[in-house]
Amino acid sequence: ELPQRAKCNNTYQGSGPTYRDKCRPFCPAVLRDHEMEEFLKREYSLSKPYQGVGSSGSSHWELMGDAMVTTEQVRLTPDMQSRQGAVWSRMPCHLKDWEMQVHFKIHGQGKKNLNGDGLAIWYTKERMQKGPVFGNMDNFTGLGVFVDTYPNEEKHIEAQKKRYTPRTQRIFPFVLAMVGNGTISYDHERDGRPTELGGCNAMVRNLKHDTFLFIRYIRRRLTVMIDIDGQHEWRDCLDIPGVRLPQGYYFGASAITGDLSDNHDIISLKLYQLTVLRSPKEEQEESEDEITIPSVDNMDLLRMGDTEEGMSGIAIFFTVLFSMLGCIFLIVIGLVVYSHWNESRRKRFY
Ligand SMILES: *[C@@H]1O[C@H](CO)[C@@H](O)[C@H](O)[C@H]1NC(C)=O
Ligand SMILES: *[C@@H]1O[C@H](CO)[C@@H](O)[C@H](O)[C@H]1NC(C)=O
Ligand SMILES: [Ca+2]
Repeated sequence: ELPQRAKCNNTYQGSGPTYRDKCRPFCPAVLRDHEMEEFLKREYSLSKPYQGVGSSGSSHWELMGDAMVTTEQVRLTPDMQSRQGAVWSRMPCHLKDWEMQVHFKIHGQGKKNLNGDGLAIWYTKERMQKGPVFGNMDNFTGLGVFVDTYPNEEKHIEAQKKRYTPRTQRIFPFVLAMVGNGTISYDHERDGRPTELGGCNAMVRNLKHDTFLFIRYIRRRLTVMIDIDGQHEWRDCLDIPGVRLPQGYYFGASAITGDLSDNHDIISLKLYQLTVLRSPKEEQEESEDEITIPSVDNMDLLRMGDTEEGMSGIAIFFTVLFSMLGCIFLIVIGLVVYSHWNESRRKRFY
């Protein structure tokens, strides 16, 4: 059963502070008393019984690679080595503000960290391309949200230790978002860190309860939340303003396995159109400032956060170094003072 989309009105029946907090961001934008079904855009959604998917050209969705449809799910990859599969919407989406709820499941025989590689949700210019980025092409144009289940970088533990403090080391699976403009490549060996917008860890594997990912794009603000604890509550993952995504891109989902594998299943993709009230001034500004290439405002600032974390490692190093030098200095002073004292004492006695 899907968690309800948080609403911002008095008729909301949920309970608990988390749900109410999650309601707050909706307030300025999504108003009134709509049922969520009214927002659901069936042409951009994929759900049971997946009628015609993978067999009929009239379906809104197309399968690729090793992806397979069963009655229960769209299996992007089975739990076998070296597979990749995807499902792509046939129609470009021209909605300005939207929200996607992804009901997914990642499970397999492998023990912890002996599984891989993960799945991705896409909103991109390109579609139906094979490649190394979770089964999609590199240098894609648009948004990718990845559920990365294998820590590639930790293989090089030494490199990891050099680069990151314990605080910045990651626990996998890790959810990460990236915006590509056609020339930026995803660094698989570093789990996409150089190009990430942000992310969060998410223990999503081999769970008995349902797991969900939520991607909202509203007024050029990208928000990702997860619901993976079986509590029907959205947990914040990332929230970034100034994300510029053109309209008319395609939604998709893909996954890949390598030496390590997992079943990567999509149970549903539900796309909701959001009704956002804009002032005529805002409308005009946005139409004058039309987006043609995806980009993120202040990407440098986001990156700087990354180097600051690197700096704190250096800071810790120097702190330790100087404390040690300080200790040695004090010991030397102590020895000098002690020997002087000893000498003067000897002088007094003899
Ligand atoms: C894509 O982004 C990179 C890095 O931000 C930038 O150097 C490059 O000029 C951008 N390419 C286009 C086509 O905008
Ligand atoms: C992706 O872009 C990078 C840098 O622009 C380039 O070196 C690389 O060959 C491209 N990869 C593909 C698969 O197009
Ligand atoms: Ca990885």
